[in-house]
Amino acid sequence: MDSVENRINSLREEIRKHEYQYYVLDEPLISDAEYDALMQELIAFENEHPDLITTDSPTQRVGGQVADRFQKVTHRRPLLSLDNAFSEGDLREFNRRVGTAVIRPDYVVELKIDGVSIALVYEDGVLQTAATRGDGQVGEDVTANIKTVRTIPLRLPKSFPRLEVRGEIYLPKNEFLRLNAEKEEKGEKTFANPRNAAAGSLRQLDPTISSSRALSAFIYDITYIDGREILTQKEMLDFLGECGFPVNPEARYCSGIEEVYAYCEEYQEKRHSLPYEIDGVVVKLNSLADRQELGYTAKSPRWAIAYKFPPEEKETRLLEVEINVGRTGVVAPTAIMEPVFLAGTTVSRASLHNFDLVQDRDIRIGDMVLLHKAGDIIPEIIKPLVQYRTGQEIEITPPAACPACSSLVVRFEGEVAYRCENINCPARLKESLIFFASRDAMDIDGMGPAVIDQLVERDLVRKLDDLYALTEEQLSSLDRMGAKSAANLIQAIESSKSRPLHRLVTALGIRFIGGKSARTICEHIHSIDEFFTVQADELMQIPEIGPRMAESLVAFFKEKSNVATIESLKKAGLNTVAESKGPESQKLAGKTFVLTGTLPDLNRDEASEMIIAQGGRVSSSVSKKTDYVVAGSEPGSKYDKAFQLGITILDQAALLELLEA
Ligand code: 1X8
Repeated sequence: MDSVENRINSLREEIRKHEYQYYVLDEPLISDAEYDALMQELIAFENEHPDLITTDSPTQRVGGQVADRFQKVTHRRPLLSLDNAFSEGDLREFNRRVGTAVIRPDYVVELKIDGVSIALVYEDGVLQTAATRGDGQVGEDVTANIKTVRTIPLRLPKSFPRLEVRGEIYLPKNEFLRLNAEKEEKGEKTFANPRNAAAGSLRQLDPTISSSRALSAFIYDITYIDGREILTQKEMLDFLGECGFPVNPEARYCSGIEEVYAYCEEYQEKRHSLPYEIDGVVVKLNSLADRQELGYTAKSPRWAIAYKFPPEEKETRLLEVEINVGRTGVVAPTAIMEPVFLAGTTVSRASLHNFDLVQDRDIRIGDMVLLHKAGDIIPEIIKPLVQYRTGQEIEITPPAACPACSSLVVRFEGEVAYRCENINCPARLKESLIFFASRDAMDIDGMGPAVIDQLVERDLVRKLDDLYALTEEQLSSLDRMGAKSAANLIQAIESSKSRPLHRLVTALGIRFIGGKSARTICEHIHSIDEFFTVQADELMQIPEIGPRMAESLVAFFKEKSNVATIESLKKAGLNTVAESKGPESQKLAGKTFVLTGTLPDLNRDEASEMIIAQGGRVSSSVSKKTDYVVAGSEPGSKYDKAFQLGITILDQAALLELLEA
């Protein structure tokens, strides 16, 4: 008996910990299926030993805790959770219980969206408040963020004195994948699933962040309405649709439990082709009057149940780890596994993202691993199954040299990625060339991705400096390249040799060194040769140059292949020294300019150069101290700010006039 009590207590503690991780931190440590299993185990124990149920058991309340950052909203009616069904038998048992109060029950079945529950209040047809579920009684006021969800109507076509509805906010699979790819690129932590991403986005205090996340919603319940009688769930969904709410199109009327189960089986297959994640089916008694008959338990309605799909997780063996170099030089591990069928496809490869993650999860070659699909699409290893370990497993370590070119592999402070530092690395060459030739770098007109692709594929260019050895004949042999274009391109390559030093430094694509910082650095370091010997602490003396930039510059110029390339570029006749002349005039001395949008003929660098040459200053943000904002087409928020502050706004013509005056 004592051991049952111990087991119950440790289960409760475990569940509370996971609830905190999930609800409060948005960082679950275990899968939903694992969480459900713990909860089911606790429920089973408590059913066998009802004398051991306490009021603070996780089974006795609706949800988790409320975080502090938002205003709290007390729900007029609590947001309940649903009982779960895991099998056809559970569904039949539910139907049997319903049948004790209702003759020949009929149902409406809806997809269970894996998102964040939300309660919306409309007064006289206008959205007043939007609150998260919180602990079911008290939620958080996320009205500002909800207003950014495009599918939620701010005003209804039909007006009622008061209307309260509930639904689910979710992030579509493709948006989830895009958001995670973006985070990975920036070296930030990714979201484990679309639900966490939706929750994280809704809990942003800055609504512009949730706005950029393309959240969406389905509304499925009316909890309060004046002046309209609704008798069934079917009628409710139709009415919600008429009110302009997003209603899930897959909902279906079922005349009995057989049809309900058929629907569950059907969508277990179809779930992978839906654009959003679902984790089951919600089965609701259709008649609202019949619901009254059944009523509620302490935590859930007796007239509804959630049929949960079995978890889409599989065990397989990690056979080996392939190290790949991406377009931008990121060196990343990929797991090669024994093929398994998972969520609709056969899977044998999964990105391990980065070596930190491998270390954190302690994944080893030879391990049996638990596999799932992030966003229902991208295969991912959840964890190694350490119980199967034999001791023969091999640890995975980052390589010291690039697998594609054997050059230095570097990891910068604050980043998880290891990068190949060789600009000529075959894995990154195309990307290096595209950036090198681009408008804000060496500005080689006509040297775009299509041309570069052919030059590399035909082996005409193997290193950056090979660009300067190209002949007109070679260029005119390319697809879609006439004699005239080839001649123009040769001319453009020739002109690029005389670009200022800071343009060359930008063009090398050194991590963290953009156009602006390259310019700043070249005001202090006046030739490329000085870069070979400069130390990080010297670089950090330069205003606005921090340790990350300094470290990156030093690492770049330490790589032998980069040194050789730069020597070749010098031999080819490129300008590698800074013109140390000061401004041509002081006409714009003391005047601060901000550039926004695209000017018709000048790029950002050219415009800045012209302003600086006349003694002016170029800043990146608008403030009261800004004298002029130069606005091109599609200007950003800087334009609006300038307008608000009454700052003089110039177009290109007005700028040129000012410069020439
Ligand atoms: C939760 C959900 C419900 C529905 C869809 N998705 C959910 N996550 C639905 O009824 N269509 S109902 C619900 C709940 O009552 N906790």
